[in-house]
Parts: sequence; C-alpha cells; structure tokens
Amino acid sequence: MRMLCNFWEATRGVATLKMDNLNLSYNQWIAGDVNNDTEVDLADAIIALRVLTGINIQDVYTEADVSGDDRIGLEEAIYALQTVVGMK
Ligand SMILES: [Ca+2]
Ligand SMILES: [Ca+2]
Repeated sequence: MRMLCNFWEATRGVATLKMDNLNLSYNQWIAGDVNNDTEVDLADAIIALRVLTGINIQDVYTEADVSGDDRIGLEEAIYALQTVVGMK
C-alpha cells in the first residue's frame, strides 16, 4: 500500500501533514523565540524584559519558555542575550 503524504503548509514552525483523509498538525517551537519569528535575537530579549517589568505585550509565546515555568521573564531574556553573543 502506497501512502501519499503532502506537506501543504509549513510556515513559522507550524506544519500540517495531510495523509489521505487523516490530517495531523504539530507545532515546533524554538526555545527563547518569544515573538515566534523563528529566530532568537535581541527582540526576544527586549520583549522578555518588557514582560518582566509588567508592560503588556501582545503576541508573547509562552511556548518559548526555557526554564520550565511556562512563563516568559528573566530566564528567557538571558537566554536570548546568550544566543545573540554566541553562548548558546
Ligand atoms: Ca524571535
Ligand atoms: Ca520561563
């Protein structure tokens, strides 16, 4: 039996796999990618610091959590800064 698989969407860490009549979806998140733009950079550190100081930021992805507390804060800011300077 031949299985026909087509990836018909794969954007920004979200992929959908279509197999005949079965649709499967999965999300692959990047640790530290707080704004989910597929890169860990200075913008992620700034967003994490803004969250930490109580500034209301939209589109913050807690899936980028690096410390296991399901929150974005100092650990994610440090992680992003370490990534920027090549320590990660
Ligand atoms: Ca990012
Ligand atoms: Ca965290």
